[in-house]
Amino acid sequence: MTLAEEAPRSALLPSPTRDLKQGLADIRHHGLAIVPDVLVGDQLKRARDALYRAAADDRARGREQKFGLDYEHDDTNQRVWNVLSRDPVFEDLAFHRTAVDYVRAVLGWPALLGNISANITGPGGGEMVLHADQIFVPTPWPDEPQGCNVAWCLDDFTEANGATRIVPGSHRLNRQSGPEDAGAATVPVEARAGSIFAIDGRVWHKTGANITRDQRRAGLFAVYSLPMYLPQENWWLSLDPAVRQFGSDTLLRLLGFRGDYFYGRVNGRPVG
Ligand SMILES: O=C(O)CCC(=O)C(=O)O
Repeated sequence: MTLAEEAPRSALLPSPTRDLKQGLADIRHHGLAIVPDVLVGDQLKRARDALYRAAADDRARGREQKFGLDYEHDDTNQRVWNVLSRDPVFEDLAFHRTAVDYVRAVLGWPALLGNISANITGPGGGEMVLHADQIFVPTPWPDEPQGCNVAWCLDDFTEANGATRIVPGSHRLNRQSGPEDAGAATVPVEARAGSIFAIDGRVWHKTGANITRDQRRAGLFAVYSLPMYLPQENWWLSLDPAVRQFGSDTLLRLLGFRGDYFYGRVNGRPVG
């Protein structure tokens, strides 16, 4: 890997910018752009409160979920799936003008929203495995990104509270990270609450470790992709419910209603 791993952080991460043109240049160069103050005041409070309410509700009902495959050991960090169904405020974020401007520019239009879920780190919470999110893309990857993520910082993101860590420039490697890359130098994306950061779907990143005694870090992650594999028929809307009710296992898998793999999940859980 020929990334400038030893360079100072300021050279590795772009400064926050409200200028879309500059932000797109930052994504091309660093793999990410940071936009400050997209949510402020009451808007930020509403989104943050709604997320912590949903997380508390999941805990109270024994439905709390961990970050995923690599977090079984971790009792602190919490993932909140399917936030669009938890509070209308999240709809506003999924198609927020600033977020969609980045998605349109990075991927083109139309694009799909593959997931919007939250990760809340807590004191003592561990790191996530290093990965790029466009794992759905067959290799070798095309030269252009097939995915774009928009992360919403609902708390201040600091190195200590588990800010997302990225390998700046890793989109230029144009491949998924593997176990041999686990030691790659990462930089925390520190940003104040209300900021968003948009990343090229090929950028290697992970949740940082939360080494604070008493801080949680709520981040909302919207994952967009090119629409190339969307079924031509919109089965979710058009299918007669009887077909779904009585369909064979094979048919339900073909239609995308059942799957025990990474995609087609319900509230983060595979539907087998
Ligand atoms: O929690 C974070 O900071 C990153 C989350 C992430 O990488 C993911 O959910 O795929």
